[in-house]
Amino acid sequence: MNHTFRKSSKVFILILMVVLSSCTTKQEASAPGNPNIVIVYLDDLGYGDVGAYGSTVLKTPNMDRLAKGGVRFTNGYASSATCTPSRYAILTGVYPWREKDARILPGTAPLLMDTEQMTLPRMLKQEGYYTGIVGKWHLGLGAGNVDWNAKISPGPNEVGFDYSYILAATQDRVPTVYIKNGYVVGLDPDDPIEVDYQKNFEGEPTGKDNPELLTMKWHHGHNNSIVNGIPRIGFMKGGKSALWKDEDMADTFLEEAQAFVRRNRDTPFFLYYAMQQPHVPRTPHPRFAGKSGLGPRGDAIVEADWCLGEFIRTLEEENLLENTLIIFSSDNGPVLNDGYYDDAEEKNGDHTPWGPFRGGKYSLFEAGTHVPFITYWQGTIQPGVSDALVCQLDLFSSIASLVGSNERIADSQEMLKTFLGESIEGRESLVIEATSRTALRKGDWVLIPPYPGPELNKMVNIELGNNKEYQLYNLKEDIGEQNNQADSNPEKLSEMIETFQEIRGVQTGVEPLELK
Ligand code: NG6
Ligand code: CA
Repeated sequence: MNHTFRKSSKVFILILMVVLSSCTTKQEASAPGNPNIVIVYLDDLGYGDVGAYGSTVLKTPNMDRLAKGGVRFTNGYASSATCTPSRYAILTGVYPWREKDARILPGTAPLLMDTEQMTLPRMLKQEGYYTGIVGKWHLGLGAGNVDWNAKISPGPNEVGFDYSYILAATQDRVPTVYIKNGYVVGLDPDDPIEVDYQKNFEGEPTGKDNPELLTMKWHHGHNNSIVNGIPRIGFMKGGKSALWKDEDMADTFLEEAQAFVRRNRDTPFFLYYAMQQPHVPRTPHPRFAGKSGLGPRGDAIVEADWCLGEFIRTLEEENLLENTLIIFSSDNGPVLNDGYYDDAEEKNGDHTPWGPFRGGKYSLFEAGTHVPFITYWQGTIQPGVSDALVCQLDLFSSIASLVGSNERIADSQEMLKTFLGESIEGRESLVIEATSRTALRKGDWVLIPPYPGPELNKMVNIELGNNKEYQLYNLKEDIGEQNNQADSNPEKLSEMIETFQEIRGVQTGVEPLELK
């Protein structure tokens, strides 16, 4: 990686943020004090995976409880169709396509954010909050060549989190250990951890060469080091006593999240509870096995829903539910086969994880980024359904407004009233990203610029949104994006292209992502 370029692009983002933050529009906020703030963020949960969003096959009573008692957004977006960029955006309020390294990161990637950069936890910390992350990080750690046996820094604790208990990248990537405040949990210094994404360590088995050792088979990718019988992405050696047990991960993160709440019940706190479900490898605890009838993917969602219920119960027990704003969403849309044979496709039956939308994870079509999005604050938010166009990107400025902070990020629109259900005003437009490509949502319309590349990713069986021609869809009458109106509605097409170019700063989507 070209370090100089990375640095200069970061400096550029910082300058851009300062310059642009003076010209943001403001929605007058009603600011009812300093509640606790919890973001419950799922990994690859689709719009149609949630009962309140139309799932009949999969039962999600606790997600539904939030939806029924809060604002259920029908036009809520992750900023990206993959994990790292969405997480970058939710924590910084910056469009991920401004940062060229905001793409799916290996477990050895350096920290993506600048340690000076304004972030959601840093802003809340300035306002007196105690801030924590429990769960999936996937935003890089260290400054290159991390020594996993010493303090791992910079990481979440250097960008505004007082407390962190994380998995570094993804459940399918090494290192397969928990990291607490920069230190690998349970590490035996006599059995140091080594990680490499290029080459294996001598004598270590791999998914590719040792299929006899596998309890879960790989379908594509995922054929490097084997941990707990599961082949992973990347090579790893050592750290035996620190290796996580995949089936216990949900319980581990839940207990951490609950303990965080109990420890901090007397201070305003911010908790980013980033569950790993239903990302691959899907390893629900055995007590959830078979509960969904959909195989491990469905069972993992049932497990996540149970975790959410237990977590809410803890807030209730601590008498905090009326003083806590809960935001529930997902980092990107759903995928069935994401690299392992785990019956997700075979047992899916009539279930529609993508809801009424086309595409899925990795896609510029709606299902890539159009996700469940709920705000819940018992006693303060009046229950309802909102069709306002909102994005996770907007949480930064909106939460800043809630807690009385003057910090604003230009890309992050202040829409506190909308998030509290007091206004139906949404964004005018939003640029979404999927594997380094971008598209525009504006009003009821979607513009997908021409992109080369396959229309279908055959491995994951998802339509990516690539096409040689412009695509223009009207979601109001065509929610499944079947009727391309680019030819029949040239006026709308040019209006959309103009807006896209204005925001994106490039002529078409195929031009280089780096802003000059
Ligand atoms: C892909 C992985 C996929 C998943 C994804 C990240 C392969 C073939 N596929 O590269 O399994 O790990 O990265 O998902 O390796 S995300 O939700 O964290 O963005
Ligand atoms: Ca994800």
